[in-house]
Amino acid sequence: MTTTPQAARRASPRTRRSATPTAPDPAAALLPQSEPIRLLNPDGTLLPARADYPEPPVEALREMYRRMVVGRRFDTQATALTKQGRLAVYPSSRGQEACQVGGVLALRDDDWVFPTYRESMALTARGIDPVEVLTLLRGDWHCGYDPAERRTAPQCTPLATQCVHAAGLAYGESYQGRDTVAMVYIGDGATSEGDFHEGVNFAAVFKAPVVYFVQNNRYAISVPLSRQTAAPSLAHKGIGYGIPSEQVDGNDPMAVLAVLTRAVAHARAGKGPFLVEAHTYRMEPHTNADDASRYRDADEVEAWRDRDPLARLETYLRGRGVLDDTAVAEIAEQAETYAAHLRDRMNTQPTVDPLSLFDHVYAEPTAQLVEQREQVRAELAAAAEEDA
Ligand SMILES: Cc1ncc(C[n+]2csc(CCOP(=O)(O)OP(=O)(O)O)c2C)c(N)n1
Ligand SMILES: [Mg+2]
Repeated sequence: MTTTPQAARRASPRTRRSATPTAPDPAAALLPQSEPIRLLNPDGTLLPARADYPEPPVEALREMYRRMVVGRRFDTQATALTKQGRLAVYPSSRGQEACQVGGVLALRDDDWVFPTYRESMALTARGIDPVEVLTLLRGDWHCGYDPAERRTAPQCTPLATQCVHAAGLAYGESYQGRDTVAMVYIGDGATSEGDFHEGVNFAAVFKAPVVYFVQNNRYAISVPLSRQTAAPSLAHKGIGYGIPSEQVDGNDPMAVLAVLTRAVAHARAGKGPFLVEAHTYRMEPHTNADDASRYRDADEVEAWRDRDPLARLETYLRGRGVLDDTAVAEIAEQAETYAAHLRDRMNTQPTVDPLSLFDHVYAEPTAQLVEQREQVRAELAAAAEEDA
């Protein structure tokens, strides 16, 4: 076999390195492991223990299961509410329960979450009132909960902008001597946005304690991952910013919790940001307004059904003897009650003053806003007169 000049150039540094032993390459420590971390097989059986990612406490896993069951029921209810005209739109996170709940469980209550529109389940798992979570998606108000009180930024629709917000907030917190961590939930598609680059780069340079948690659910609406990136994995983007990263099986609840717990500990210890890519799948269309059959096969969806995160954790917990039929039925009942309350409360339509749209945009409204507000007020008054 002949050696091309390119191959010779590629080979020579390796030859030099092996001739003179040097310190370990610091860049290698930033790379994710070649395979996503997995602790539980899809059938719920336990893989051999590993030193880098110890198994989380079983009580935490049981609580994770409970919140995942309630979360899935919430998700089904929210989808039903769109069909009843009670919600304008709902982006489901069915199939992504391990990520939704795992991210929240890896954090302390005083840490910050920076969610996207897809994270309704994560926010309810964080204990935020589901009606407040759905306020944005009902189209009533920009955000239904108090972000400062709940330590949770408004659900972000402009893709990746939350990456920058989180970097700034986390830097500010550490500047003031607090050990708060900010977790950014972001989708695979949004990693192609400039704000992802700017946020991660800023956080890396200023060692801001942020965990960038990419839920790679294989699609950005209809755009598959293969049209999104040429990188070996989205986690590989971390090394370009000088931050460590890891890939995890996003449908393995145990692994998601273990990997995110370690990433949060890294950030809290002042070592800067960490990037985690979870390989998962969006079982439902992008939102209720999307027809996913136009761009993906039913077989593909079926194959992911076999990797259901809920069934995987349930089988494991039953095997460990910490979950039985009675407990499963009790948790299912809690989920039903939760959904029933939500349904009842969403059945009343709140009266919202359209002019409140202009409140709180700026501390002092700009001249343009004052003008636009007056325009809307005049239009509403004219419409009311016509109706009378
Ligand atoms: C800056 C910007 N560009 C485009 C859109 C339209 N948009 C909404 S969701 C979406 C797909 C995002 O996909 P991904 O980041 O993978 O998240 P997922 O919806 O799969 O959770 C797009 C393109 C937007 N909201 N913001
Ligand atoms: Mg996606």
